Amino acid sequence: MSETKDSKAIRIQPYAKPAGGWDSLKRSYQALREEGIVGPGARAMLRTNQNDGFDCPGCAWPDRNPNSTFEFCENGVKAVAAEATAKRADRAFFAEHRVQDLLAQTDLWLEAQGRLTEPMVYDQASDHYQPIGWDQAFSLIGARLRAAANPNRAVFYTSGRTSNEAAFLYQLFVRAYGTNNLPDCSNLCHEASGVALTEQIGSGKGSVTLEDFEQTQAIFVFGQNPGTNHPRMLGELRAAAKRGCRIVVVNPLRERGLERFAHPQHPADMLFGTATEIASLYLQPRIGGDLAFLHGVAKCLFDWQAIDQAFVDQYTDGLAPLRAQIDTSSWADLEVQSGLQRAEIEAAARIYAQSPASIFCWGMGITQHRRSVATIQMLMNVLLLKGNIGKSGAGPCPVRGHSNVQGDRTMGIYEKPSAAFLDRLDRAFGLESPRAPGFDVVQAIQAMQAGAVDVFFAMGGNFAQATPDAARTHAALRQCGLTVHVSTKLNRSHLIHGREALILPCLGRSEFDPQAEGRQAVTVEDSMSMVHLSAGIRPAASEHLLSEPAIVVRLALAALPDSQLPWLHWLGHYDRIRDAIALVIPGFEQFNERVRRPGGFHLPHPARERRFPTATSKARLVAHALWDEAGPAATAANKMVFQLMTVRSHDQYNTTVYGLDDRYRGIKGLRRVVMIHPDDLAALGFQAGDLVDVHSLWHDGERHASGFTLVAYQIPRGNLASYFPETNVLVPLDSVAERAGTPTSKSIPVWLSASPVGTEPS
Ligand SMILES: Nc1nc2c(c(=O)[nH]1)N[C@H]1C(S)=C(S)[C@@H](COP(=O)(O)OP(=O)(O)OC[C@H]3O[C@@H](n4cnc5c(=O)[nH]c(N)nc54)[C@H](O)[C@@H]3O)O[C@H]1N2
Ligand SMILES: Nc1nc2c(c(=O)[nH]1)N[C@H]1C(S)=C(S)[C@@H](COP(=O)(O)OP(=O)(O)OC[C@H]3O[C@@H](n4cnc5c(=O)[nH]c(N)nc54)[C@H](O)[C@@H]3O)O[C@H]1N2
Ligand SMILES: [Mo]
Repeated sequence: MSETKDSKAIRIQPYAKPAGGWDSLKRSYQALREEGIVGPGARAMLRTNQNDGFDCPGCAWPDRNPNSTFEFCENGVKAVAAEATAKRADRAFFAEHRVQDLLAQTDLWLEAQGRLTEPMVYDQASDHYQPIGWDQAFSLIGARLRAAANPNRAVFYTSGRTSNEAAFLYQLFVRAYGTNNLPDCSNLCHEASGVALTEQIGSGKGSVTLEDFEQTQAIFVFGQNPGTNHPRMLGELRAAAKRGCRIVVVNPLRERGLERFAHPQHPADMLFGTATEIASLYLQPRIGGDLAFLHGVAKCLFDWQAIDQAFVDQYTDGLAPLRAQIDTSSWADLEVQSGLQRAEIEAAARIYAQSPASIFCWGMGITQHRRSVATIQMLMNVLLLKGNIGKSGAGPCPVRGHSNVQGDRTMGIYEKPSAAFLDRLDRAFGLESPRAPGFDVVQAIQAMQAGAVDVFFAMGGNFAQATPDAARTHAALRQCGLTVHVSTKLNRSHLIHGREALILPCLGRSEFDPQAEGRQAVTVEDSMSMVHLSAGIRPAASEHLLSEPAIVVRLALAALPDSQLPWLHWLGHYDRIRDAIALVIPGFEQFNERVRRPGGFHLPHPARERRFPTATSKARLVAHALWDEAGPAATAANKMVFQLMTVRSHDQYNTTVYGLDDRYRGIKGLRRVVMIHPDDLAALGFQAGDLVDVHSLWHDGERHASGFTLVAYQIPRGNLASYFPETNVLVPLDSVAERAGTPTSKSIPVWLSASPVGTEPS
């Protein structure tokens, strides 16, 4: 597919202004206009993240003040506008376009066709999707699920927007059906955080709350771009910086939102053009250099005798091996492997050593590497060495992506559930849950490749575009018997389908959800473990849409006609689903009552009381060797090999592309770009603006993506940045984080060649 390119619209020019400000407001209104939203849509914005409104589908950053004024941000507006759009991809649309023709369109174009309006089934003879009734759709799925030779031949994916209620029923159905094949977007996202933290502190979640942001004296932001992906977090960083809290940024790229910010909701910032400097120290390690950087910080703490010995003695184990490991690393190695000078690491360590309470935040720049688990454990080691957990203003803060991705895991969307969880489920519902682990995302693709998947069912998301190794993954999806997508908008996953295929359109979070006993609300859990209600406030995009819980219930009735579970009773009023959740999941006692209190309730986190339910009942310091350069990736003779990171632009929500601009990075009008250091440009004999092909290196051969424009950028030498999903074709399927299985989307070894003149981007 080629990107519509209007050369006049393309402009590469550094962005001189702070993040936020008037440009942010302008872009918000533009997004509304583009989606044909005027009065009611604009009012919908005012109700997001409020007590009686719906939870913003944008990101998982918590709400500051659920009772007061609206909390909106530019990218939240884009996410809501995308859902509230006046456009429709209805039966006339599908009658007009063959699937083959839709495949030639860009992701931006596909999503821009608007909301799906009724269930559709693929017709091979005409290569069109055609309308199908809900009853027929569910009987088809039920028949195929019942016909599968073994329940493990079905795979049930979840994206992180699914509510707690839908997620709970969904995993219950999947286990009653007989499999743990519940891959989810966490497998592509924060999986490494869960693996690392569970082993170390006995919970895979972050321990801090927004109140801790008010108390902390130092915030470290690793591998995260909140100006684009969690804009409301900039409000916290701004307030912290204003009261003198030190903010240290560790990121190979200079991200504008972490440098300077003008708050679109603060009159002074808007009227007088004032902006707040966010970072007190901005370090640019090389990609994957964080592990060595953290080693360096730990080394300083030991050398300066700056550890909290009392805390370490009382609450942790593993100090001696950690210390031994740190002692073996030389500053020369640390400098090479981090890409930072010793003085830079020491400057960061000094801020950390002097701060009485510190928070470490991190995002995809940390989790999507081969050594992600080791890096996060080093990060946690550094926090533990100074007792930065279980006290005010301190702790780990993995910043989650999708607005309910954390809640979905809490509800049991997990391919490796604990025995304790399954025991509770079995006791409550008289099941015999399968005990063998299921497939994560990468394993599910491998099973598809092997022809071992009869039914692939996706609760939201865009599996074909979010996953690595696009060419192989697309071929694998075509090996499935039946593919089913529960979706709000058209996306490429609908077009890269199994032998049979269904699209099931569902209600969005902003819409009314009427059931037998009245209008229903759902609940979500944010990145800081606050659980709260979310109720739609707008009429449905089409009268034919079903809610996600309704789809799960119909699925269960179709696939398990003999099930004794009260599916329809649950569906009649979601309070009953919440009562069922309260039976099984610790922390949800009196769920219905507590979630109706203003702001909801906070799930207990044992580490907040300095309890660590680990194998040894202590917080665990874990030693990790430094980065081992000789990974399985090949080197290419006579070629400069770069590490490529694949990131989000300012105008996208994961695979949903809203536009071709990345405002803060100064890139306008195109997405097929590669950001590169000017000296590397010169070393390769290229100039900014040249068109290149990108080739990734892996043991099983090279992968190629063509037609990328080079952009000179402040990025370390040897490193490149580009956008996903265009570059997913370069991420090898079996290049994953150790022990977490997350694709290494932020460290792909690649080389560049001149793009043959005249070649259209593919
Ligand atoms: N508007 C908007 N909001 C979103 C999303 C969206 O697409 N659009 N996506 C949502 C989701 S699902 C998620 S998970 C989050 C993602 O939010 P982020 O974690 O901010 O995701 P990325 O855009 O992938 O940015 C990763 C950052 O890591 C840096 N980085 C890359 N490699 C390294 C490294 O080796 N070390 C360090 N220290 N830094 C590195 C990059 O320069 C970049 O700044 O946002 C959520 N919110
Ligand atoms: N190369 C590379 N790949 C990546 C990443 C990266 O940084 N680099 N990041 C990874 C990360 S962090 C994540 S989380 C994944 C995201 O992977 P996914 O969660 O699978 O993808 P999304 O793009 O968020 O899904 C978008 C689709 O969700 C549907 N949708 C929207 N709202 C709803 C709803 O309310 N209900 C339902 N049922 N459907 C809805 C729409 O049809 C839309 O097309 O991508 C991963 N892939
Ligand atoms: Mo994510």
